[in-house]
Amino acid sequence: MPATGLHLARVAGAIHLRRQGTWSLLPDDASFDSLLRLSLNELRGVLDKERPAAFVREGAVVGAPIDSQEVWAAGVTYQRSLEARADEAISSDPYDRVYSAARPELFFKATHGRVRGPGETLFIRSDSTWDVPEPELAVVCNSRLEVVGYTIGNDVSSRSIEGENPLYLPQAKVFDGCCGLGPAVALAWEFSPADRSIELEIRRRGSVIYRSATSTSAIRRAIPELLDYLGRDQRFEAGCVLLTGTGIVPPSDFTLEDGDVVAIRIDGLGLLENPIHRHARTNQ
Ligand code: DO4
Ligand code: MG
Repeated sequence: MPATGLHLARVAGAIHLRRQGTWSLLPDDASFDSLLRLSLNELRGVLDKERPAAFVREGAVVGAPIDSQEVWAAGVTYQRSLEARADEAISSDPYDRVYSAARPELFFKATHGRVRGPGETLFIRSDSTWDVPEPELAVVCNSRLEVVGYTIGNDVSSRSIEGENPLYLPQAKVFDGCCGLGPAVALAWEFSPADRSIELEIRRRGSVIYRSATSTSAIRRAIPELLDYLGRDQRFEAGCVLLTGTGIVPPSDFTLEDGDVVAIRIDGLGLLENPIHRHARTNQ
């Protein structure tokens, strides 16, 4: 959890606010659903109220900052993502086109039941041979698609399935435990997403086997532009979460394995760390 700033988090099952290191507890009926149904101004009004400090014990469980929100994702928003798709795909043409087109690539990523919080197990598919984490800045929006805040997202993906045919994208992207989110939402009026470092570290049997970093300054799309397309002809009654694309893709000879640990840090948003487990076939 970041030491400074203004963050909303689910701690020990209840929604807490952390202001410059001091925790307070929101009323019992507060949820991400109820808070994201408010306008940005209404939310600020609620969160600005004076509250007594709350004790949060060391090691308290921090859950994913999400209730009923859908998670959507943008793709090919960084040059590195474009290069990686060109490497894996049967044709790089759709990726080249979408990188420079006016309309961004946006896809449905997860229902809240497919999302995992800090420390929870994320999954790779049983029918995939080439899997990667995708460390991404996640934008949390309210029902009016106003940006309420930012958190860390992990768009776990199958490169073998997407690489075989881009029409398989939903299968490469959506499955149980396909998306990590958390630890906390940095509130938009106190946090700027510009020029934030994004760091990825992957550990296997206790050793670091891959480490890389990028910056949000390398993104090719503006967040309002992505939200403009996301909000066309659809409503999000309790808001939504949008992952903004990856700027880090490990080299082509790398694949995640069962037992790996993926750690993502974004400057000002903290650390999202999850163990990885390979699914056993569940439909047989
Ligand atoms: O086009 C496929 C997915 C791209 C993606 O998830 C990303 O760039 O982060
Ligand atoms: Mg992605």
